[in-house]
Amino acid sequence: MTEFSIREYLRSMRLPFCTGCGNMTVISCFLKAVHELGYEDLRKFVFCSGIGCAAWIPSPHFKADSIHTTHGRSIPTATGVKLVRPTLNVVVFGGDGDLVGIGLSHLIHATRRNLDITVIMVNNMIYGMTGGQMAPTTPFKAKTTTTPYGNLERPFDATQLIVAAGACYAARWTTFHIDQLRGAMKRALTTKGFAFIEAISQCPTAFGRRVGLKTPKEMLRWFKEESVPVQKARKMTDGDLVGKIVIGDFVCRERPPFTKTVYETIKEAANDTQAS
Ligand SMILES: Cc1ncc(C[n+]2csc(CCOP(=O)(O)OP(=O)(O)O)c2C)c(N)n1
Ligand code: SF4
Repeated sequence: MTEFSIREYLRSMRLPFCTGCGNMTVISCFLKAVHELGYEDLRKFVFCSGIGCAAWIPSPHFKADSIHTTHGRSIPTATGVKLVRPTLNVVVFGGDGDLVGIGLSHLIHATRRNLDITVIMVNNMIYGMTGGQMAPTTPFKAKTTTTPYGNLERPFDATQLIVAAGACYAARWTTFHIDQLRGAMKRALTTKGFAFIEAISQCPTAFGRRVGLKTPKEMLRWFKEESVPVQKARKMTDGDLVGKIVIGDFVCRERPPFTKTVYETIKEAANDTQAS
């Protein structure tokens, strides 16, 4: 096994992210996870992403086949890819707006079907690329460009939603917890079924500076200080959990993967046709 070098997995082009953006951390955690799983390159992977800053993580920067689709439609595209090439690792990267805003129903249904893909949602709690509009994940009372008096809505708990929809693996970590995030990515990539990771990440440009966290470092300190392990959180009240970031593996279970069911059914139908 060669020593890890991120350059082996990235095309030599400038990444489009602002200085201090958490997307850089997500990239390095993911590529290191891939390397630790024994992949010297990304030939066994296909990446799908929609629109938004996080959608630029794989495409066109990873040395791999990737599909950059329209806003919110990465999961339907990934569904098609996985069904025709079931032996490949299909990985979706997207922002919270892309995956639990415009693309929410696709995410829920892919989870319910147990489509055997990995979805990595970079939750920066805002629409970053379009200038900082409120997202379905924006904290209550947070000031954004579209909520100058503070957000009046409660945010989604995306990981809990995905657990309830039937995921085989679901975890939430932050870009402060790099070793844990990398470990979760390895578990997700080896899950035989739907795997979801919510990576809470800093967007200093469109979110941090508007909520009084002036630097990426302040945002990371916030992630560190407000995080609560999921096992501990289960014993806390809703009141105690206000403003907290619940982290850890939420679920890890086995269910028949969708492609297995589909291909077994195709075989069964073919046998029926031959017999008749
Ligand atoms: C159909 C459609 N609606 C709206 C947009 C504008 N738009 C582009 S990216 C985006 C949201 C990006 O937020 P998120 O997915 O959270 O990603 P981030 O940029 O924060 O990483 C929006 C609303 C679009 N491109 N297409
Ligand atoms: S706007 Fe935010 S999410 Fe987008 S690249 Fe800049 S820091 Fe990252």
